Amino acid sequence: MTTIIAPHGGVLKDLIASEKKAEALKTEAMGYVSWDLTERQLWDIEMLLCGAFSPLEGFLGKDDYASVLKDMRLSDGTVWPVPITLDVKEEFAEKLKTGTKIALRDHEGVLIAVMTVGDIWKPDKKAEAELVLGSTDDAHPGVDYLLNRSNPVYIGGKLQGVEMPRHYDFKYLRNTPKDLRDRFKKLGWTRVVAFQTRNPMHRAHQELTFRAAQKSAANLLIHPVVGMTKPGDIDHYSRIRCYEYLIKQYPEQTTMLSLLPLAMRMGGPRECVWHAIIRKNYGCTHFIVGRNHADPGNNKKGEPFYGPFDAQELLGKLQSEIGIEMVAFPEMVFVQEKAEYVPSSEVNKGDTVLNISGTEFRRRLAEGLDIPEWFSYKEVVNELRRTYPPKHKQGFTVFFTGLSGSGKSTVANALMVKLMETGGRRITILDGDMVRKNLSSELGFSREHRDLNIQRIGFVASEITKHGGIAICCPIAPYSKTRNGVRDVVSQSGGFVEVHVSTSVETCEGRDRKGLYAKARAGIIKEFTGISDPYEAPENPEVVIDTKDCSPDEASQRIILKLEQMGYIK
Ligand code: PPS
Repeated sequence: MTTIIAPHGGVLKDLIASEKKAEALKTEAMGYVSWDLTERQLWDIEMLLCGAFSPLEGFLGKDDYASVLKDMRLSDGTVWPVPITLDVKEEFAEKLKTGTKIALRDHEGVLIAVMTVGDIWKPDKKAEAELVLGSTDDAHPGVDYLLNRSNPVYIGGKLQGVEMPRHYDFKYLRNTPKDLRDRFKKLGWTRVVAFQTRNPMHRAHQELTFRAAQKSAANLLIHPVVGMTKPGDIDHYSRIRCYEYLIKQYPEQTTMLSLLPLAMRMGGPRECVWHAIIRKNYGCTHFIVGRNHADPGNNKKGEPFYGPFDAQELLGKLQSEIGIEMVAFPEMVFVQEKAEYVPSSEVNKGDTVLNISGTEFRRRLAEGLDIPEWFSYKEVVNELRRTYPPKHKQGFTVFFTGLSGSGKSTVANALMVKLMETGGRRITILDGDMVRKNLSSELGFSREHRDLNIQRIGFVASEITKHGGIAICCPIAPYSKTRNGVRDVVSQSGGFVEVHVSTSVETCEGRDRKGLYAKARAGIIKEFTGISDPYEAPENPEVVIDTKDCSPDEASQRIILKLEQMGYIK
């Protein structure tokens, strides 16, 4: 490990071992137990190894952890607001004791670092959530991660880095803190103001950052997070193509774009302090903080987790100790009469303020509606439209559920034919029988096997949807929880329409086209849905059809109308 005294006075850690040492570590590590780093741990370790989390030299031990939670400081008193911990499974922790060396690997098994285990402990995660994030409500993405997705045991210890996690995208925009400090030095940038973002930047952001740079007489670093952000955020590939356009809108030689491999916790005020420390490590002298910094959205009661200026207030108190100056900014708003953006504090009485919220912007993208030039650059909007086509160009899944013989396949086929008549879309039917032959031939009809079957259908349907196609699924899918799981997965990539074919068991049995009900009654077929196995009717399906009094034509037409109403066909 080397320590560099930074031009701006901050100490920068570099935890990557020399080439020779790294080779030796690789050989030694063959005899160590291995931990496969989770996605978030991979982002954290990248930040640790390159010095972006200086002065940390590894994952926090128990004393530092307790001190960070309680006082926002490491045990030596240095300001550090967010616990960086390595969470592992109990079975793994049982193999360890203080002094054990472990190999930390990525998902392909590449050795990233060797860690010498210091402390091993079981944290009180609710207390951590309350102290660090100010809540235990898992509508907060950081709380959700901590309480529902992280492992139960923490291990702390120093790291010896072997290899940085690999990235193949936008390499020319990826810089370590040392790279950026060197570049600033070479360019003569002695004052640099950083802008943190996890969203596409529009005109208001350009105006805000430009004014902030002017105000602080500094060069500007656009420093977007490309690690983990808030679930549902726009992917970093699309955002970066937007930033690359936007960067050209600043005066030449004044502004730089670089990517930050951080896993955010959406921790508002504490996160803001953390972001400032990180930017100082990257060689910045100033840091822009607007309203709702690193905001997690609302809690389950619909109230905000933090006040809009809590982050400014906290960093305001700690900035001089940290050694970076905060550039606090109110919201920028567009004043129609002036045809320009001004800070909301400068709006005069009688001014017409125009605003498009994030939600409204996403709605307009989804509906393919106009997005005015005063709001964003047309190149930025076009880029986002490429990734987020309007609903009628997105893929969707129609998911039928109902008893055997209820008419799912018949209606599904009628629907497919009608959609094919319109043309322009690729359609795949995932019929119950067909899936069981091709995808799930080894499965039976126990709850576990049925769930697996539906999950497989859901996976294929979500891939089809993601690629802009139409998936029509018609399994029995008797369990609500499993169907809802499919809904969640598919909805991330496009539309999802659940159709409950509610035809009664009496009608299905009366038809008994395959003779299965008779066999089920005779006990020849076991676990038969509706006879000897449960069927949980959906609570909120988009469409309900009873084929006893509805022809396939009528039924498929109702689904078409629903799809039209939802915007998926035009
Ligand atoms: S599930 O529960 O969704 O996994 O069932 P699915 O894969 O849709 O069932 C496909 C067809 O299997 C036939 N079959 C049974 N259905 C229900 N219960 C039992 N025990 C059973 N055994 C065989 C039945 O014909 C299903 O097809 P459909 O098209 O629904 O009639």
